[in-house]
Amino acid sequence: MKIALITDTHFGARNDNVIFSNYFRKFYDNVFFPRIEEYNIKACIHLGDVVDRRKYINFKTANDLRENFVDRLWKMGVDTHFIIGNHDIFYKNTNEINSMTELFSTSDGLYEPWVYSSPREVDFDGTKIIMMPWITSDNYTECMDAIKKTSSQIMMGHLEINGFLMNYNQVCDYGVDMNTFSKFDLVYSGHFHHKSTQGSITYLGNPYEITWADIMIQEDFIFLILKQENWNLFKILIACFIKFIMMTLKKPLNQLKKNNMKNIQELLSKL
Ligand SMILES: [Mn+2]
Repeated sequence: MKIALITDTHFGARNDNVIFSNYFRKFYDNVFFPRIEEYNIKACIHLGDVVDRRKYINFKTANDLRENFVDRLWKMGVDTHFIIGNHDIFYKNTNEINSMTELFSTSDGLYEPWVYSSPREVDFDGTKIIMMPWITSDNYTECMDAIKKTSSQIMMGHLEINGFLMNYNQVCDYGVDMNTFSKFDLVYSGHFHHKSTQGSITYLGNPYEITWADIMIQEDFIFLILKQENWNLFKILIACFIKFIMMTLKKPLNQLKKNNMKNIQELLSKL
């Protein structure tokens, strides 16, 4: 079984800016969905921060999220799982009120995509994965108990782990001790947008640059797990589709060639 992993999509980022939304869309149209089709992927785990705003949603963003992500996965028969991240929750100390449940649950309490606001073990074709949402003061004990009790080798979560890179030059000096997760063979996490690995823990990183703190992302990946006799990992290198570009102008703007100007206009540039 192959599972597409994606995290920190932050729909509605930068004040629901349409330019950013169109720029994110290129990733889904040109990279994400073509790969889902090409590799015949039938499951997707989102590791949190589906949306950007914690308190409310802009309906254009809600429409974008449904039409360009959730419904497309549904139509392609992809079983989709959302792990709640810190941007998906209303209060800071509890996951109880979260945007994904509010947006996607039906009156009978059922929803699709599956939403994990509490830790839960999920069976993927015989391979157990423990889903670990954002850990708050409210669910801390429940999360630690779940880690102790689980027999899963794999954890997917939205974790704030001490000692990991938050961006290309800043290390997190607070959060959960990384030894908390030492029993797992593999931990994948959202939250920090910078891709990094220490031991068995990997931060997947966001699929596209959202703020200037994300600059210097060299490559983007979709990670897959393919269950054969055991699980294996596949990384798929995807071409950089649009990048933030930092440049220093040697000439005044009006002396740049027309071609250069066109490139600059199409990109999100800092001059
Ligand atoms: Mn995030």
